[in-house]
Amino acid sequence: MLMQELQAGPYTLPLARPLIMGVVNVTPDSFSDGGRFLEAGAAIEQARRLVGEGADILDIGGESSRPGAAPVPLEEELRRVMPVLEACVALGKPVSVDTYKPEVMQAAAAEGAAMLNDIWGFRLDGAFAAACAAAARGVALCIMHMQRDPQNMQREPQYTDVVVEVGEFLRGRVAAFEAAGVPRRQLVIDPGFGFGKTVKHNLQLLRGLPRLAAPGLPVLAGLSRKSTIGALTGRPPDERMAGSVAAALIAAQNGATILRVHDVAATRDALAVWTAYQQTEKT
Ligand code: HH2
Repeated sequence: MLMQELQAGPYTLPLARPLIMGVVNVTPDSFSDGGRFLEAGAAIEQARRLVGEGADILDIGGESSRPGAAPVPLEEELRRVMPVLEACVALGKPVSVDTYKPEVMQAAAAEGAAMLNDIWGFRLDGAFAAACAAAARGVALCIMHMQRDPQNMQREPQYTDVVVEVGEFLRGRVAAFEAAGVPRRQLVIDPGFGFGKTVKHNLQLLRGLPRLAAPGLPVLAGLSRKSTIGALTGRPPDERMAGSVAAALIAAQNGATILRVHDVAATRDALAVWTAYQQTEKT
């Protein structure tokens, strides 16, 4: 049975139609104070724009998870994320924080984050306990699958059956959180497109989404601008909008209930057409 609602902090989010999660990156190239200030300002501006375009959730990240990206020290991640989080919470939309560090999870939950999103699936030291503590305050948890780590994940990823293996991992993590007392209505699962997966694995996962969705939990799908879209279209990241929207629609068709995207307005328009079609089919 599909859960009809997701509890995320003070928000009860209906899942009757797919929700759009807009990506807000705070990953400055400059480490000067001026650069940092400008970067936070730009991220807040971006968040406002995404809400205006119809984002249902914002996802703030202070460390790039692109293959081979360098890890960001704790203090630097807090300096990047916290001012942006504070401003985003004030926009009146649920805000997710994309982090694997327990200290950032704790600070984000205290600052009003409605969701914690961990590409490691809360597996690193202290993350599980920090996530459980946040969940006790009502914060939702997005559990993502990744094979290996961001430095090495794209070096010949291998699976016997990617849908079965990713599904087993996600069900195991869900069971661990439920055993620790976290209600199902606060959990989201995510196959982690591009995280230790080839183009073929990503396509198999996209096709296999209904099987991942089977345990009745909301599924988040993040394909926006990823290298698989680049491989299929021959386009650089800033020209992947059409391919990304197509992928988001396929994910929606296959049961994804949260779509993590950079291009909110375009995704929203595509979903409006898809939703109208869906409703017509039913009448
Ligand atoms: N993908 C990225 C980062 N965080 N979180 C979840 N739950 N699912 C994802 O698929 C996911 C994620 C990577 O996105 P990327 O293409 O590197 O873009 P950005 O750096 O804008 O986050």
